[in-house]
Amino acid sequence: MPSISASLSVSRTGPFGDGTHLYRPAPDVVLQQKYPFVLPPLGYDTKALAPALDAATVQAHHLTVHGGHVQSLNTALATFPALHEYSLGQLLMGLRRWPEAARSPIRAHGSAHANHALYWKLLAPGAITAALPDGRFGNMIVRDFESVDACKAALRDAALSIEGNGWAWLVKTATNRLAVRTLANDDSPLLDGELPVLGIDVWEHAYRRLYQNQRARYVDAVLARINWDVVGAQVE
Ligand code: MN3
Repeated sequence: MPSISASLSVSRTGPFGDGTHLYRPAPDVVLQQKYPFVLPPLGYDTKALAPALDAATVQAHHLTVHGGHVQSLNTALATFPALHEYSLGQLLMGLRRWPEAARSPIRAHGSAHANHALYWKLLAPGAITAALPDGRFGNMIVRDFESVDACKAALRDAALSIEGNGWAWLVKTATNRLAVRTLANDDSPLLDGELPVLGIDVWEHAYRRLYQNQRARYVDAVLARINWDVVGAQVE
């Protein structure tokens, strides 16, 4: 098993850095958190995503599900002080370098913490502005999907194809392309060395209260609610 100090090489092999950084530091500050991890506030009222998502769903998903993962991650890593100097992004990107007993909780709860933090940030509270990607991100969308609508359709198809619990993802690959992925459970794209750009949680806790088994209605509502400025900022 590689020593913890060997993990320093992670920062030189990550696909997103300039040789000294694992990933671009802004804007996803949660990826920079170190132990003990904290649940970020939503930044908006639990009612602010209605009617796409109801307040009870948002509150339970944020405080109970997301908060539970933060707590479980802290509990699991309490006995690994050597890992406390690493950020969440580093812990996920370097999973195979950590002590075996730490990998499973990092993979499950660390991924879930990163995923949900991005999910809450991507959703636009209040009135929906029709802002669509422009600038560099818009150019990447056109290059890799031809249009925003095609990108959204690919994400929709991916979200509906998932059997059981998982997420549909727009990622930036190690070769700097945008691509759609489906990942089971709460696995972060960072585990595969890809940067999370947009994630749609299709666990039933994300939508069942409001949509029952109609996942497509939930996915459409979420896609209509996406703040594309925040999405684009992930790749800048
Ligand atoms: Mn969830």
